[in-house]
Amino acid sequence: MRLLVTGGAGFIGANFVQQTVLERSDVTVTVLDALTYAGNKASLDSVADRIDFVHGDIADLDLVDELVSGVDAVVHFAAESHNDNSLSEPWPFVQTNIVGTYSLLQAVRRHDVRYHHISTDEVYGDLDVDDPAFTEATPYNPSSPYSATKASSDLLVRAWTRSFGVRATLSNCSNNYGPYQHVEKFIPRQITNLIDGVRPRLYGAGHQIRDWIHVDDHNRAVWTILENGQIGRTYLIGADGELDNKSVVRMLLEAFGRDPDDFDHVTDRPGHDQRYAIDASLLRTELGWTPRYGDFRAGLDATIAWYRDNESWWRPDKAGTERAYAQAGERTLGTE
Ligand code: NAD
Ligand code: TDX
Repeated sequence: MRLLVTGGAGFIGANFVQQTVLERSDVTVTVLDALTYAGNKASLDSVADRIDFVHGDIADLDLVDELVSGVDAVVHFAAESHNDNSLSEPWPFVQTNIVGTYSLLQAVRRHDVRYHHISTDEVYGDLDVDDPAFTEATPYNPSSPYSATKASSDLLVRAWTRSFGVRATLSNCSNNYGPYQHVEKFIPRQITNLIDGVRPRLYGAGHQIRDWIHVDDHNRAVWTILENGQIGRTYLIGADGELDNKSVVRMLLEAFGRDPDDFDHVTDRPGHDQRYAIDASLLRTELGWTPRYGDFRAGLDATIAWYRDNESWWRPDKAGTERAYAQAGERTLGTE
């Protein structure tokens, strides 16, 4: 199989490409990535001589058409992915997440190429503590410019499938953790703060709940859907990993041998979603997928070890990321 992977220099895409090259010798991989602030070619160093890398924009219709004409399938990870950035400057989210997806859909339509669309549970909005988890039937109700543009892209995929017969599947996954995640995101930000001796920074009271899944489990689910999923169908991906943010920060502090209350409460995110939770029954029962990383604490320890061992990968982004948070108005509200 000849595969085009968009966003393959980003967090989930790079892990997907590495896993694919290591485990599937029958697949050839071309990566298309614009190398925005979130893309890092070094994330593909271990497989660089076994893939083709194209530096370019998914919204470039001619480039995308040419690349898609030479493959059997596209897995579309590329996106602007950070909620906080979408609150500061929404336009790149509209351009990449909506216009970029349009560009890929037109190309897979023209060349009749199989397409898998990577999306997020955030398209469903948020849940109260007692609500049942999201299912494939939950109505869309996005909160942030990021999740609204991801929801828009999902709807384009559904329309191109129904109206033009595009052979597409979609997956909406919960929060990923693991190696190669940008230091702007919650878990890597706190790990790298702790390595630097800086206190973790919890938005508001820290009662928001996220449903954590290891990135390798997400990517195995993507392969399962690509190979066996029903065309036109949406699959939710999650590993029953619900935890509130404060508990995650306390676990990280304990892993560093620090007092679990040694963190700061900082300015909350406007419109902050309260809770995400995934019911992945369809994926488990119809396609037989099960996660391999059952123990979040063990996965977290391995992730901490990766950031300790790979400081040269994240260090160049750290100071600028913290400066951007300060410039966006993040203030310490108090300590525990
Ligand atoms: P990321 O921000 O780490 O990586 C995004 C990648 O896309 C980068 O390499 C970037 O250079 C590239 N990119 C951005 N704009 C581009 C453009 N116009 N053309 C080509 N490449 C471009 O994101 P991630 O966390 O790896 O997320 C990947 C996908 O998974 C996204 O679609 C995201 O919505 C989805 N997702 C993420 C999570 C999560 O927890 N991180 C959970 C569910 C779904
Ligand atoms: O410093 C922080 N302190 C903090 O308390 C940061 C960066 C975040 N948080 C909170 C906000 C969220 O409740 O932690 C939680 C996780 O934050 P993010 O890492 O920004 O993730 P989230 O907003 O939940 O979105 C993520 O999961 C869904 C990804 O970034 C999205 O791309 C994906 O679609």
